Amino acid sequence: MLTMKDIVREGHPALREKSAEVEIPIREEDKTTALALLEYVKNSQDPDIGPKFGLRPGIGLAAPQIGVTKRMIAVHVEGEDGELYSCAVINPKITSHSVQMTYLESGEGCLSVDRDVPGYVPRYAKLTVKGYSPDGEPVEFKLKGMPAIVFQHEIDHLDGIMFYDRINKENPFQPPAAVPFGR
Ligand code: UDB
Ligand code: ZN
Repeated sequence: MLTMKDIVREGHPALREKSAEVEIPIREEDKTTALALLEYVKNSQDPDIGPKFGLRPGIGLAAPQIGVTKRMIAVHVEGEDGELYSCAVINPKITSHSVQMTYLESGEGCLSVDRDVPGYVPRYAKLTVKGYSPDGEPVEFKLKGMPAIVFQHEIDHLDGIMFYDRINKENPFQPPAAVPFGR
């Protein structure tokens, strides 16, 4: 099982690399990695398991964050209507998105970043993501709200992009031409 010692931090080269596509059909080794990412986000939010192993509660995790530069992510997050997005996605790809942007009013953090970086991070308000399940089935997600923000944050990791790369340097709290989301 993955713990905080498996999660690489700022300065690790994997966080700045462009990750490679996972070969289809999916090899057993890649499937195991994808399922380990999902297990981490689930465990980290479990009131018994999380504290016991000192896991920082996460809603998403990308393979480069455990030093594996392959295109795999996992999310465990609730949408506005209470629907749970709990899945690992291989080769996730944004196939369409809104012109409208959004941002988390509280800003973003990252499991690989041990400091606060204040500011708004512009994200697409709505998007469609296609990819594969760990079993090799094609999957498609139509996303808005928090799940939309998490998928974009995780897919950015596959391209070596950190959330603070997207914060306005001159004025971090310049509201992007966007609809704010969240608290
Ligand atoms: C997180 N969690 O998991 F608005 F109920 C963050 C951390 C870095 C603070 C642990 C988080 O934002 N939780 C959250 C936010 C809410 C409401 C709520 C819970 N990540 C995942 C990560 O680092 N993946 O690489 C960072 C998030 C920032 C925006 C999306 C992902
Ligand atoms: Zn992150």
